[in-house]
Amino acid sequence: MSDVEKLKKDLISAVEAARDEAALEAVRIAALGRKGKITEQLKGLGAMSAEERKVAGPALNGLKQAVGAAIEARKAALEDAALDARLAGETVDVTLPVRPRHEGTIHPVSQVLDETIAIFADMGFHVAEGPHIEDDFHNFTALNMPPEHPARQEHDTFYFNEKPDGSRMLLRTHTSPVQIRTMMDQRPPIRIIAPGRTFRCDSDQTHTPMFHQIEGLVIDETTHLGHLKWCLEEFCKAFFEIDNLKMRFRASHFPFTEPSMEVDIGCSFEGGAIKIGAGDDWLEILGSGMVHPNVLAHCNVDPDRYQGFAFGMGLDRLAMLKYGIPDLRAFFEADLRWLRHYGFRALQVPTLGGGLT
Ligand code: 2U9
Repeated sequence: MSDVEKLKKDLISAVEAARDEAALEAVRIAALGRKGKITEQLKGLGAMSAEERKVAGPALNGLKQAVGAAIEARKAALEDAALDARLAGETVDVTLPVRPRHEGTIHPVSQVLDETIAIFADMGFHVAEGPHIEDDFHNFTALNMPPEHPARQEHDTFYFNEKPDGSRMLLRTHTSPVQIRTMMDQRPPIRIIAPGRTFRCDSDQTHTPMFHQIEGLVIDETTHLGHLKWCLEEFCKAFFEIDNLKMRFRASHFPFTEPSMEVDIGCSFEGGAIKIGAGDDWLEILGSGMVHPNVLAHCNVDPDRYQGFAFGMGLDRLAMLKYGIPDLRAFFEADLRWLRHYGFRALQVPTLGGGLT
């Protein structure tokens, strides 16, 4: 066997033995690189006589082509094998059963919101929404709280920087501006609930700077206190799933309603735990009243023709009471262990017919 044939045999064996693309590249450099064996031989052609070159030239070029072709073929084979291996690792067996462990859960506030909407929707209420960033008029003045009204101080408002005209935008302290906007945009009859985020500069075991409220508003020509009482009794019985729930309407005062009432439900506080619907104690659950004529007038609703009621309650507190969750702050810490414990299964949407929980 000539030297050229022996080199060809060795190099092609080395090409075939390369297990991956890096090993193949090493063989290519050793054969065809600047200092490779074939390159060195080709460089030697210059020193040969014309006769010798006539024989050695074609033989070396044939060697170069044969080894080059072997490297290309091996490269393609290795790439195909790598792709096959990757695809095999990515296959999904769609016939496998669904894993029973559920990763995501519905937050208790979302659950209670869905339950509350289901109850009020059944009574004919629509859901209304509005901006979190409000102006002074919609958050305070229209609600019968003019500048300097003492009730403004209780709201611990987050204000934005002053605008050139001296006014300041704010984070809404209640969802009431939604009802103001609805009354200014629509004509009665109005029957809405306004759920959403609200903000007050307050933080301790029972207060967070962001919390959730749901408020309701009914305006027409004949709605009276009796309707308010029936509506809130029906809501509490349905929400707590207790038909003979004891309730008490206690006189109170809010700037935006007259008369105003706070609503308590019967409960017991035994052994540090609250039990709703049993015992002789009372638990405050919401505030309500007949919409103040000044509020109607601010929204261009004629108070001599129209009247109605409004109510408000804290969704987070409702969730704590119904589902026995002790600490409000944990609601907004996004702790997955807490969410797995207190969260609800997705796709179990509460309805009055199908059950709330
Ligand atoms: C308009 C007119 C009247 C909404 C009302 C309450 C009473 C009330 C509190 C309950 C717990 C807020 O989250 S809480 O701290 N709310 O007591 N809210 S009446 O009255 C309105 C709202 C809008 C136009």
